[in-house]
Amino acid sequence: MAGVFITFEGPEGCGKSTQVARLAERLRDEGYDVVTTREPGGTPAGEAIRGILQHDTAGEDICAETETLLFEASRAQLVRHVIRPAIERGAIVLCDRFADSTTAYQGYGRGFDVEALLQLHAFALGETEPKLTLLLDIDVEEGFRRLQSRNAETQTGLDRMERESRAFHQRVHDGYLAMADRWPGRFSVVDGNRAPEAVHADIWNLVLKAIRER
Ligand code: T5A
Repeated sequence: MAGVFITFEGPEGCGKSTQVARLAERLRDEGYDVVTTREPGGTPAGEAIRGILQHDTAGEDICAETETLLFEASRAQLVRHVIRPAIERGAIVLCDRFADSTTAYQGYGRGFDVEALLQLHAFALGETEPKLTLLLDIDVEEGFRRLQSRNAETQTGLDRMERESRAFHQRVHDGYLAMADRWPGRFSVVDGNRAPEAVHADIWNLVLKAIRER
């Protein structure tokens, strides 16, 4: 049986990573073959790209065009080396961010033409599309409150994207909702403002439905 490809999306601090870990553990307990991965990253080349994108390692400003192409490059590698092989062997693939993040951040956030970005995605992805995209919707301010308390605990600062203005992050947020309206068959919007258990309960039901429909 073919696998199921599920992506997690949302604004900063929406709780994706927490939910991916929780869902993966529960699915594994139920006997499913589960692969978790993330963007940017998930392959050696992708993780190297992640370092450039998040921390300006060379101390050089990354221009928005380079940023966009680096996200797509990381994605092209991840699709061919991790996601497709896992789907072909029948695994449930959970990916923390995917192409919709580029549409949200570089399209709605930075202002690049969304239709042009969709063409870039087509080049990077080929036929590989998520069956289900879980959009964890959260108020921008609440997301940043969570990031600040996490960063205080781990003694880390905000990364390059997190330092963008609140107006930028509001555009990202609103862009995600516009995408959910545009592709209602693939997107499910989950209220991420609630406690982790309540968010997980909704995700669990949506994922089981997607698995049964494969
Ligand atoms: N990006 C990415 C682009 O611009 N274009 C692209 O194409 C792609 C792929 C990636 C950055 O790159 C951008 C988007 C991002 O800015 P990242 O470090 O991978 O950076 O960061 P994020 O994907 O944003 O993921 P994070 O791990 O930082 O945040 P999450 O996944 O939203 O949240 P999570 O689960 O780590 O939780 C954050 C904090 O909140 C708590 C957690 O314990 C944690 O402390 N929390 C909750 N608190 C209360 N209630 C809940 N329900 C909670 N859930 C989690």
